[in-house]
Amino acid sequence: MSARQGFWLGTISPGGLSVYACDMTVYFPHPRTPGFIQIHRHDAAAVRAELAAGLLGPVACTAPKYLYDALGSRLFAAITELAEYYPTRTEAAIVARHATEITATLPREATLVDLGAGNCEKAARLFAPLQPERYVAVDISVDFLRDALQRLQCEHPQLELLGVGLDFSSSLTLPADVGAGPRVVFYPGSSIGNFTPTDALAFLRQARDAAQGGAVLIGVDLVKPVSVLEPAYDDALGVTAAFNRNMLLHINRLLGSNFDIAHWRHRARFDAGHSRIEMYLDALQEQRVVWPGGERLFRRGEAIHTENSYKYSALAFEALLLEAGFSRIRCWTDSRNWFAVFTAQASA
Ligand code: AVJ
Repeated sequence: MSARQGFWLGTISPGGLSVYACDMTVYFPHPRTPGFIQIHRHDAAAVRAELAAGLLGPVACTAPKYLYDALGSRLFAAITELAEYYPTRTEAAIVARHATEITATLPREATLVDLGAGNCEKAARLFAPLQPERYVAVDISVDFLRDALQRLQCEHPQLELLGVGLDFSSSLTLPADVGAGPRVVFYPGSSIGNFTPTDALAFLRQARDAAQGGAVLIGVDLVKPVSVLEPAYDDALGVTAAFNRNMLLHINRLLGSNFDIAHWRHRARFDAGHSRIEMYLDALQEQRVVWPGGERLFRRGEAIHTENSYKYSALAFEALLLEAGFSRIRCWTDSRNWFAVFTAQASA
């Protein structure tokens, strides 16, 4: 039945939500609404200093977080739909297939902390099997979380929802608002692949502390033939190329630089020595890029290193979890062994 048919009418007022069914009024006095907090947004000057330092290095480089402005986030969502980009759907299939077993290793009625939540789609699929008491979505900007959490609250009126704007790429310290009790720290999508193994270890140690005696649920992309890896990062439609090149438009806005995207080409290669996909932007011609307080001459063919995406063996990642102090480590993979989903306990 819908309001159009005249059977149900609803009003939302500051006092609460009223639903009128026929001539009967049902009143919910305390509807839950998501909470939102933004932690120490880096000031613009610090962002400019970091960008300039990277661009002036012997090999110019930029942190992969700058791939995600509003358009970049949408382009990444498009990447996950590409035939070549297997990680997202492979991970989802593993979680769907083993949901009962996976969630059985995780604490009940815990706080589900979603690192890099974005549209919150992956975590929402865990609500039914995991039954969390509270869901905390963390992303670099709280503004990315508002729509998704508002929508989730309608579908899950009893669940406590909190959006936290936090750049956890250099340090994972969650605000006290996240609350007491064991947590399930959810870090899907092989986002951990953006860290070097050394930084990944440091991050996992912080994730173990953040779990407050609970557990982690982490998705990790595995080593596989280059013939599969490279197309995943250089697709035929050019969506990944657009995602990578769009970073220059984002940087132009942040830094006030004058990158001309027509002069830059996307490149992705697997470096077997480092076991990582490397993404670059190659200068198609010599050019001078200027910004307030700095400049760099790029020669033709000179590159900007924009992202690393490390690929692990299941054994190597298990060793990393052990070294970070986790116990009772479990791993699930797909039939091709392309992706792994790990759970591990923060307590002994
Ligand atoms: C979001 C970091 C997991 O490394 O596969 C996708 C980002 N870059 N295509 C990845 C990405 C190019 C992605 N992560």
